[in-house]
Amino acid sequence: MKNDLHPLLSQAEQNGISFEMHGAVAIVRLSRAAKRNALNDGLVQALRDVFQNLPESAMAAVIHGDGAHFCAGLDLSELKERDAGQGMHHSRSWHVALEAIQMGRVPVVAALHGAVVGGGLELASACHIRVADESTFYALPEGTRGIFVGGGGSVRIPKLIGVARMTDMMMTGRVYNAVDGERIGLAQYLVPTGTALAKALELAQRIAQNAPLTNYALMHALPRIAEQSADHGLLTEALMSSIAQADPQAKLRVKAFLDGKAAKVQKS
Ligand code: 1HE
Repeated sequence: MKNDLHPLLSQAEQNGISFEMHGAVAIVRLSRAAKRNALNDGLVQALRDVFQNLPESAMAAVIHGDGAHFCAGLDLSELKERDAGQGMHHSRSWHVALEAIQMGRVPVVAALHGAVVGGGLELASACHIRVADESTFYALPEGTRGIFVGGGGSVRIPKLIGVARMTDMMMTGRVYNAVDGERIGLAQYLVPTGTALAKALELAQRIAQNAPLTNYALMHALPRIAEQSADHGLLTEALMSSIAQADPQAKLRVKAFLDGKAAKVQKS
């Protein structure tokens, strides 16, 4: 598979990202464990390049971190070098990279463990599904470091947990453990320590089997509909659902159910 990779994907490997295909799932690993996967400029660009150039065969992706932590956020050693203008462009570079994840071609499942802090939580919140193991903890230490989120956190994190909880995390330095993180909506799945990647892969494999247009609607239409007025949202929904249902994939899948050849919904 490696030979078919876009040159930017191979280059990303030199900047602290490991990449491999597992069937139809792209597995992206932050590989800077010595620095707790802190995101320096090279790593942020590598994330952008990877998600903008996924192989055609990728239908879903998983992102996870090497070592004992998912991600320690912004590489603070680079922060001291920037003036205000450079700071703004730096923040915008994160926006581009995380937008490539959230509004890219395939759904992305984050497998979380250990520290998911600062920019690490911003990265996780750009993914579509978060699976956390019991070692996970979440924080936004920006507040105590005298800075503010800059990787899209102020847009995405309140959508998961609300403005009040994010304000508390930043103002007081509150750290949420894995159980409370799942309870408030930072993760949709909580699994035993050491099993987040396996669970994320299982979910991604299932997602990869969805009709591509359904995944597209969930990634690109749903979040926008949720921001529209009810009136506009209902029209967008009608347009999206008519496009999805007209797709041959939808017709095949509905027919399979009616012919008794597709799985029923089972009680969990
Ligand atoms: C780092 C970073 C980093 C570790 N930038 N180098 N994020 C933070 O404020 C979190 C800062 N990090 C920590 O609180 C801890 O490192 C952890 C809880 C994540 C992990 O603790 P631990 O005991 O496993 O590791 P460590 O001994 O603290 O760190 C190991 C090495 O990684 C050490 O370097 P070394 O050369 O002395 O071995 C650390 O300096 C280095 N390291 N985290 C740089 N973040 C788009 S705006 C986003 C804004 C933010 O993300 S602000 C929040 C930044």
